Amino acid sequence: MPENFEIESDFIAEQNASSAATQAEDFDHLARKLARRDIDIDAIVEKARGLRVAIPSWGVGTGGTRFARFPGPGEPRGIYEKLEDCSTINKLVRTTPCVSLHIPWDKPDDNNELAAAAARHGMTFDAMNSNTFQDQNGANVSYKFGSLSHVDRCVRQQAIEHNIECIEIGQAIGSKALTVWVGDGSNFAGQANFRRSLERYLESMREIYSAVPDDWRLFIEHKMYEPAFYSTVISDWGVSYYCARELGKKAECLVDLGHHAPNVNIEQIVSRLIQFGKLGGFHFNDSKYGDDDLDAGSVKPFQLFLIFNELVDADGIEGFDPSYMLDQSNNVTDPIESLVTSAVEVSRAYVQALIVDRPKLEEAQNACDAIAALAILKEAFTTDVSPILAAARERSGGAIDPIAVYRASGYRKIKDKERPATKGISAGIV
Ligand SMILES: [Mn+2]
Repeated sequence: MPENFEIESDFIAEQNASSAATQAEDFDHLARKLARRDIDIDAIVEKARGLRVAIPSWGVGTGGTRFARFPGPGEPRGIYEKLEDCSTINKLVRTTPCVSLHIPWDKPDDNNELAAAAARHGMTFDAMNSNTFQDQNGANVSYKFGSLSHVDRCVRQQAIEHNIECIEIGQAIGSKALTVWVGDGSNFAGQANFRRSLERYLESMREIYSAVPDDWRLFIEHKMYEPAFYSTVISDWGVSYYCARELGKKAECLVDLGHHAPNVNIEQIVSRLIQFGKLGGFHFNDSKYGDDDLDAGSVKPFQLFLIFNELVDADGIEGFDPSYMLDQSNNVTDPIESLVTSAVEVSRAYVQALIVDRPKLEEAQNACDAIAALAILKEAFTTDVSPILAAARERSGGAIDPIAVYRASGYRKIKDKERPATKGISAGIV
């Protein structure tokens, strides 16, 4: 069997050569501009190179809605092909060397073989994601009315065991975290007892927590609605924080940007969780109306910047080490292009936050000068940091213009030939 196509480093370097001159010109201009603000551009580039954002395995397949899914050509048909696509994204942007798996969608036949395949691609495994929001083939009991908070102990037990299995697979392949999101909730007033549901959830989570290795983290992901439309058990950051605190040190809160009520001040939630020592990590995406799972920074780039403003501000706080992951559903785009774009936008928000003049901002805050404070943030946000992002990618062996290089490589067309469609693939939304 011929080796599968990959975008070679030489090809990237060759393509970079054609945009090197304009990149150098733009970079020098920005370097002079930032120098006027006493910012060393190379130090920022190095920080940008150090950012790490995990790719969700389910993101490389075309997503869908409850109405329809429109598959694209050359979709990955299993975890090994998903790894290929994740590796391709990383080759182009160089900030995404980790993959977050979803069990059972990605359950390997052989853990060691999967770990070896990832290593061949230079990839590692980020958080494991359990799935108790849909029934699996051969399941004894159904999650239709919940999982970890279900009224029936047998259903809760099945969900607990599944989460423990995720930990075991994760241990075998080098993961260090488990993310638990449950679809548990209710569709009708009176359907569920709010308090007892949460008590049962916590009781189940305590069993899972006791199986979490000491060097692991347990992320609790909240979500206000969907699939349950009236109430969810882990509805918001307050419940998430309460549960994380009840469970113990290894439990932390995970913030998915699409899982809040409309217009909620997410950056303030982020700040609060940092202050309380419980910010575990993020699922980056963007939304207009709900859990839209659109590309990060595509609708509200200022919000993404403000979140990173809090994160950069918290840099150096003891124990502060949030885990970053993309979580989006690419319904109308080539998933690789969307994930590349989102990875770049996350880097952009980070770099913009790095160039905020913090001493000046504090001065404005202490002087109760609202206009000056906003102007300081806007100065950073409106700076076009693209040349820094391109330099960070290039210095790490990635592409100056990742989308152009990806398109020029013909990757998708080649994969379409390499991967004749078999059955429906397991793309999903969490
Ligand atoms: Mn999520």
